[in-house]
Amino acid sequence: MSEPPARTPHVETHCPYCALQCGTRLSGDRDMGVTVRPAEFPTNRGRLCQKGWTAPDVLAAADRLTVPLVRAPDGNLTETTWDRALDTVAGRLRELRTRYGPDTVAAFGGGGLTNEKAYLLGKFARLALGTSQIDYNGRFCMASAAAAGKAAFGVDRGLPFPVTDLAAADTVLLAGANVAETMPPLMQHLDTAELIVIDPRHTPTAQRAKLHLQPAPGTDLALALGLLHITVVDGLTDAEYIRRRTHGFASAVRQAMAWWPERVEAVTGVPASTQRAAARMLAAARNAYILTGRGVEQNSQGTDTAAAFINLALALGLPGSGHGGYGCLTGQGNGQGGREHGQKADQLPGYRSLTDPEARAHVAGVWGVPPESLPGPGRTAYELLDSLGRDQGPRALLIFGSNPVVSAPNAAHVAERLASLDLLVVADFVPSETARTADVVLPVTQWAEEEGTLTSLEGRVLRRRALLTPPPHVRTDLEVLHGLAVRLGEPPHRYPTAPRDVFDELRAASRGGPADYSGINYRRLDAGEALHWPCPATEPAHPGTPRLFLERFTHPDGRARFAEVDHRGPAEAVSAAYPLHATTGRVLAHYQSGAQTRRVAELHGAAPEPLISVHPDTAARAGVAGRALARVTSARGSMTARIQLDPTMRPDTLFIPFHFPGDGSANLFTNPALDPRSGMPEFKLSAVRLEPLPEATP
Ligand SMILES: Nc1nc2c(c(=O)[nH]1)N[C@H]1C(S)=C(S)[C@@H](COP(=O)(O)OP(=O)(O)OC[C@H]3O[C@@H](n4cnc5c(=O)[nH]c(N)nc54)[C@H](O)[C@@H]3O)O[C@H]1N2
Ligand SMILES: Nc1nc2c(c(=O)[nH]1)N[C@H]1C(S)=C(S)[C@@H](COP(=O)(O)OP(=O)(O)OC[C@H]3O[C@@H](n4cnc5c(=O)[nH]c(N)nc54)[C@H](O)[C@@H]3O)O[C@H]1N2
Ligand code: SF4
Ligand SMILES: [Mo]
Repeated sequence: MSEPPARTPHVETHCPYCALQCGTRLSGDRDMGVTVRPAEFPTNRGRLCQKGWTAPDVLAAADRLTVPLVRAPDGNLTETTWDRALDTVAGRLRELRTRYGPDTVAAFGGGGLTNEKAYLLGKFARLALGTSQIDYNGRFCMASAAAAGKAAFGVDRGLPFPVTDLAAADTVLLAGANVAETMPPLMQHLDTAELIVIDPRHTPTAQRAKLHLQPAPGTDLALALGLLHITVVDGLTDAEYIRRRTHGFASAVRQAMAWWPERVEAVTGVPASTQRAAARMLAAARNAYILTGRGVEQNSQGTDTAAAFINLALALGLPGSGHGGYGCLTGQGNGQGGREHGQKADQLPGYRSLTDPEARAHVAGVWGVPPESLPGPGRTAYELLDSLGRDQGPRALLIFGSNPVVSAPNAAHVAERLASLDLLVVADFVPSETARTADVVLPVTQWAEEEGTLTSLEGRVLRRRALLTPPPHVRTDLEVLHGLAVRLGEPPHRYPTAPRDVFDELRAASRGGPADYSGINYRRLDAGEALHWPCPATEPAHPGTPRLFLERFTHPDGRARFAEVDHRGPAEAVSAAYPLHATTGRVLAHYQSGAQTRRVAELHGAAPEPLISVHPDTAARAGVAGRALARVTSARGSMTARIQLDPTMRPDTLFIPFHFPGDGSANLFTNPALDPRSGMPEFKLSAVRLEPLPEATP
């Protein structure tokens, strides 16, 4: 259907995994094998992490999906043709919609989808399905920082400056980010900076730090308020910047005044002297950055926590100053673009709001439909998953680019909700844990077999290029959406299958919005231009915006807003039954739910199973030995894994990676308590108990 990608012996493209989007050069073919080399690209400058080096292995995964599957009456997934698979899906979607209304069908997207896929999925949901029920896994990722950034600056672009600007920093505060394992090539940009790391664990990143603040999980908001307190009391603020470029300083300070260092120490465990040292290091720097990661954001007060770190950055006069700033380290490959083009529950392309009449009129105009035909906002990711199969909830779900059976909080409950659906459709290239439970599985292309664009953590739009032609019966996500839309009665031209055509439509839809892509096109990208949004269509051609906020913030009056926030504490406190904190996160060798990296022999060898990191004293008290199997139990459920003794852990805290399925899944215990402002679950804190497990029973 779409033009087949030209077969070339090598292409310049980008790693399929994280938002650093390391530049790579791919060569080879399916028979000889595909080889990857790092490119001299600004974010990675000739380096890759272990996942990037081994990414081509997934192209040849032994259990790669190559034929559509439908669940047969005997309960097994059996091979079928594309026509039968798509006819089945469209037929059942039509039936459900007619009987129960359009909101009974839902879609779930991902931050790994290209801009073109994210855009077309949002359009497909609103027009072909006519549903309000669409959201995506980015809700589990940086949604808190996005909400805080938008409120403070008027627009949310994770890093409002290029990654390479970090090389000029004297001091960088990394709050809840373990960059040495999650974006290793980024560390080279921090080589000359002194690092302050806030993390309950002594991570490889913390090992590089001049100052490591090791708070109890879920207490970062108190810590950030305390750092602002010290900054104000010690006269370290930039009064001129605050007066000229911001609003609301006085109310922010009023909240912070209640958080004197000794009170913060009592709540967080970070000594008052260390807090003072951190504030002084930041204030003394000529060029300082404050960067937040999932450690502070994946929390039921995640938006307020990100806002408190932004308050600190504003008080120090950093954002938009040209000598420092604030940024959120976006995680997924297209985590930035994935939140701009309309797969979010409340959003239209160009980072527009679904409730803004002007935005609705503009996008409806591009789509050729009346504005009133566009549905309103739907449920956020966890609320959507939780509502499946219930009264008023969707009865059918289409998933593109997520594996929620492993990655959603309270995952056993989510699996139950998925099982209660009348129809679950999963498009994937490997049989993920979620795909295995589906009624219909649609085999799609992988990164090295398709064209498209992604937007990296610094807001730069990049080209993904195909080295290989797809396997014979594999289709692109765009072709799948086209095939379904047509069967649902939509005009074929409304769902182009050539990525370039979708991008041209996306440009028009984004025109005039906060994330304006209208001046970007494949020709400019292929000519090697470095284009950061906003990049409006202008004459002469707009150069893009690598640095935002230098003149003004995006609010109508040009000023940034301090936020009024206070520490409420986590959703769940420890108790006699659940005396320990458990937090979750990543290890170097695996990516996300592990659907891709657990299929790579080298990565499996490096990290074959989940491990429970625990202080030796805590392990001894619980009666568990090093390398022994143990059980971690919260009010939601239990997981089991081997113990890894780590004397640098806080004695009150366990750490468990979430990359593994089955009994070893961290999300069996995680708390779906949601941040009221962003819908972010409390992945980073559960009250749990640790118990020994006899070797025979796992
Ligand atoms: N190897 C690898 N790299 C990845 C990914 C991956 O799955 N694997 N995923 C990509 C994606 S989508 C993302 S979002 C990024 C995430 O990148 P990061 O944010 O760096 O990753 P995490 O490991 O989730 O969390 C970072 C740190 O937060 C700490 N932490 C836990 N609880 C708290 C807390 O309460 N307060 C504070 N201050 N810290 C806490 C953890 O100990 C952990 O070291 O990584 C991207 N890169
Ligand atoms: N406990 C705990 N849970 C967490 C987190 C945590 O820190 N702790 N972090 C959260 C975060 S930050 C994130 S981002 C989520 C991520 O978690 P998931 O949403 O599960 O992300 P992935 O594992 O990347 O799943 C992507 C799936 O889609 C497939 N896929 C990849 N690219 C494409 C594509 O282009 N098209 C299609 N159709 N399929 C594709 C992959 O094979 C894989 O099966 O996990 C969240 N869950
Ligand atoms: S840091 Fe991210 S983009 Fe770079 S090679 Fe590793 S996973 Fe790929
Ligand atoms: Mo993420």
